[in-house]
Amino acid sequence: MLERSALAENALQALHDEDYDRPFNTQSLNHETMIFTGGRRGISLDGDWNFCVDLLDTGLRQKWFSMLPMPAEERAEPWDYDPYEGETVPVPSCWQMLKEKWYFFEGSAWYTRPLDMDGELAGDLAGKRRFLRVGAAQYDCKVFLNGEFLGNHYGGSTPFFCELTDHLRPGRNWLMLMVNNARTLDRVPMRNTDWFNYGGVYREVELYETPETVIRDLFVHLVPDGSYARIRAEVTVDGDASEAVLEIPELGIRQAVALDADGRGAVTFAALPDLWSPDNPKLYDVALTAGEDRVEDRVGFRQVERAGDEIRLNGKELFLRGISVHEDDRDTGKVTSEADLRRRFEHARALNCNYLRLAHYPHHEMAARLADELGFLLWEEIPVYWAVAFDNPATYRDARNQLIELVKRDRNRASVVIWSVGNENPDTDARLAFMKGLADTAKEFDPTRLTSAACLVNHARNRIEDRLAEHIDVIGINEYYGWYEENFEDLVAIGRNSDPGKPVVISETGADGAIGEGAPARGLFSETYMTEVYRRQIATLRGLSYVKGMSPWILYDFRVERRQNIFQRGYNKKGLIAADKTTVKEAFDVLASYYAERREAEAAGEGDA
Ligand code: GCB
Repeated sequence: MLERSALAENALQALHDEDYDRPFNTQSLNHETMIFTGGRRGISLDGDWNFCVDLLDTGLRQKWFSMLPMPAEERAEPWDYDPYEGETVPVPSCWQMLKEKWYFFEGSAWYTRPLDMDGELAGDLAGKRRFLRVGAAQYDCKVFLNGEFLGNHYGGSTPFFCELTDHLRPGRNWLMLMVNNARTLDRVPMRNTDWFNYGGVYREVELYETPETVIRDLFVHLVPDGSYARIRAEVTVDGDASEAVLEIPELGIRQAVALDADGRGAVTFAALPDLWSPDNPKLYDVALTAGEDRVEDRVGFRQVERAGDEIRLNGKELFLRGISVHEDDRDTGKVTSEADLRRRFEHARALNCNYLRLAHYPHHEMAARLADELGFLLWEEIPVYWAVAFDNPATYRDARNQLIELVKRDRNRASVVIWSVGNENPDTDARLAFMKGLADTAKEFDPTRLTSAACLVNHARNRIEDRLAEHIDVIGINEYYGWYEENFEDLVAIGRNSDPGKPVVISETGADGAIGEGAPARGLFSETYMTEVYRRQIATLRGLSYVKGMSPWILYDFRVERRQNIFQRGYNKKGLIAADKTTVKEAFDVLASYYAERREAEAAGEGDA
């Protein structure tokens, strides 16, 4: 132990050190440290964790993580926080939703809990590996075990893994997470968004025990060659195995996959699966074994493609009858549950949707699992939103990693048909290079899906015009004629002037509609006006042959700091349903009728699938 004078010297130095966080900003927990978890049984680490908000980053400056449990009278120096005592919060949660004093808190917070290797986690440490999985922590998370820094993850909505194997000891261990949700110039998103900046460990945390040989990745898909008769599996195994075995029992498949020196292997084989579609959400059990390790998944097989300005599913033209949705809840913030997601899909069903845009960041993985089962198509997205530091290579690395983490997490989900790489970003050279890089990355890690982004309209020329359009499959357009853009006739002009040559999806359109006490009877923010905007939008868009789908903004009203007029009061009110997720607004029926009409026409063979 250090002498008191040395401690004082260190403490003084720490007060002046503004590089205190640099050793911890490693981003060492990233897509390369992921393991495949399908079919594995994790031990839940949810529940109460000790918690402390830390506005000044005192915890990193004073190294709170290195203060191991010790009776107060034995301490050589005063601790400004005791990680082993005091206030607790439930994980998962967003701290804003727990106490009013944390509502606008942006900064660091510390989470601490014991891992008892003799108790709940009992097992042989030898011959096993153990991985911590954090479903999501907003935004920067640093992991410490028994005082040792084990890694750092950037990105608020994708899962990450930290291997604990060589750092765990028998008996009691202490796990600490520092989570920071500051809005900074280098992050993705940057500082300004139209959704609430929640903070915390807001998805499940688990510990996975595996054999020495671990299956890190499994990607299974129908080969998109139009034959509907070949399946391909790509595998990554970490450990001592030269072969893995893939099984799809219902198709009578048992295939060996040879692994190279890096543990990678791929196999393509003949198979005639019953094709997945919203009308037939057929899933197959898939299992992969390598050495002692085994993972499982439920996978649907289908082909999505672009042909000219059409989007096709299993060879049939498709119109995406969609709705956008945020991951937001009046009571829990970003914490979601199966019941919440099922209600979301029931509302989408009542709207006669076959498609949802999961905006503006990766939602809980359960969303895509349920969509697979229930038969909905999905657009998934990373938060390259509005202004981002497009010329900063570190920002690009972060965005790219978030994209790959999302793709690896969900690329076995038949429901996911579009990877979107951004939303409403100005058409500069730096942005073009950044976003093209992301679109190419999506194709590199998953050539079986379409890419998109919410692109730009040239308002001076009333044309769809965005250099990014060349590099993506589907052109997303957010347009608010009738709301932000006054002159509705311009939408008609855009329709006339544009010849995109690719499918266009109206990724957003809408209007705020306040309801209840104090809501206006007419004009902006009235429900009547909102309904009228929907009527006019539909009347105009239905005539545009290259528009192959829409996902109006948005299913539910959602919380956001920047909407503070008397009708908004901290909420964006463009929801077709209020923030209670129950009270339906008039415009809901207008959209539902349009989609019903489209669906019936399709069923009668007059149009798309
Ligand atoms: C947009 C954004 C979305 C906003 C929406 C609005 O264009 O993409 O994030 O919430 O408009 O309501 O202004």
